Amino acid sequence: PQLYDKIKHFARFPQTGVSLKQMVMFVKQQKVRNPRQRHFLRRANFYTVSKTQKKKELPIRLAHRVKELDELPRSLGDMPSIIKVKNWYAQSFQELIELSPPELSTEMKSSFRNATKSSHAFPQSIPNLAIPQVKPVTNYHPSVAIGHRYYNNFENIECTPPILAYTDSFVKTIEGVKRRHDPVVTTMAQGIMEYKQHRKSNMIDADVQQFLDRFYMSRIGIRMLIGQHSALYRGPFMRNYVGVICTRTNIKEIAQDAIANARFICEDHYGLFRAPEVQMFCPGDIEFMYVPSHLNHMVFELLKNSLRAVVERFGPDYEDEYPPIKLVIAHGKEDITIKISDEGGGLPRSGIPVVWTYMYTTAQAQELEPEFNKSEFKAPMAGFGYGLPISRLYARYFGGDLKLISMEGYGTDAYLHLNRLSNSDEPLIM
Ligand code: W6P
Repeated sequence: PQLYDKIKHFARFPQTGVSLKQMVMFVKQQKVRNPRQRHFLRRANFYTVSKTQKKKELPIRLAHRVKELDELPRSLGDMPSIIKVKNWYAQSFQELIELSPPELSTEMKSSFRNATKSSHAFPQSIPNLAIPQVKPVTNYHPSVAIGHRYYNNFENIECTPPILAYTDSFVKTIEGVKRRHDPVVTTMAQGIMEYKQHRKSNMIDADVQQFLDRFYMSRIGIRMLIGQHSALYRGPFMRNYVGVICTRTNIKEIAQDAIANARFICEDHYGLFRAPEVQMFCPGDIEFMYVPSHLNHMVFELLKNSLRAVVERFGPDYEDEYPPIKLVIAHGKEDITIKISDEGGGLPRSGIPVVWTYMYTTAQAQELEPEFNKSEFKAPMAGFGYGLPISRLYARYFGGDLKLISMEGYGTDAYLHLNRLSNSDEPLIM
């Protein structure tokens, strides 16, 4: 009751998107050579709060999700699994708003302010500390900025027990939230199955589709923010990494990795000696800013689908005759595109939209099985589960897209477009 009032209150604030570029900008701006200094600055930036955006982003986003789950038509919203998911969001929301920032004395506050302005406030133990003017981050994600706008990770400030306790418990809390929400996709899928079983439907599938696209997109964003905060807080601080973002993601290496994994899974699943070959065509080493885990996830998913199509078209007894899958990487000014072409017989044109839906999937039950019955884990080879629609959301999250073009009777081309500039805003409303 009281909690739901708070949720309603937070849900009235608009969600604020942040681009990949924004997420790394403030680290890149400063050319700091001393690694120790860089380390401090990175963290300092991270704790900076925009002056204009004082509301906290994570609770706002969670509140929006609770509200939306609550406003679903009863036929869907009353399903036990959907209610379970809604309760997770409500609980996470509560945990976040119950974290109160430490009391700061006036001296503490002013000492923090001075610390950002002059080098005098910094301990001599940090060598050659020429403090650049660290500007408050505008447009940066406010949830990341934990309620006060002081640079609190410099040595003299970091050691203040109440601050440390607070930043620590904040990180622990959001990490707990992330873990709690791990099973959201499978639980929502279960909810959809429950809905399909006893639907007295007043909801059309297109609405369910739209709702889930928005819901999962929001989930990607929330998890990105949490992952980013956690990685920046805990380290390790790796070369070319800002949190989970790699500023020099090597697409060729990631593709090679995904190829090896997908082929292994395919061999395991079909009991093959050799999965179909995957030939890669990549002009040199392309490096760009991206989240390697997202990229890996998408390429792996597409490859699994292609491998499956090829093996199922030719059968497991024709291992030596499988036509190879071709993976072409192209880079232009705007986009980096990965095309994955298989000769797996393709799909009828009418079947393409179905690939993107959460409602029609046939493989769903099998795919969910491993989650429920971990002892009998079978590699998740079977498509079309949620793999493709969710991969498309990952692509769109940073301004890219995923498209399929199929020649029925021959094969399928998947185009994964990735935005090179990455300055598109986080899509929160689709
Ligand atoms: C197919 C179906 C499909 C979906 C996604 C990617 C590749 C392929 N190949 O036959």
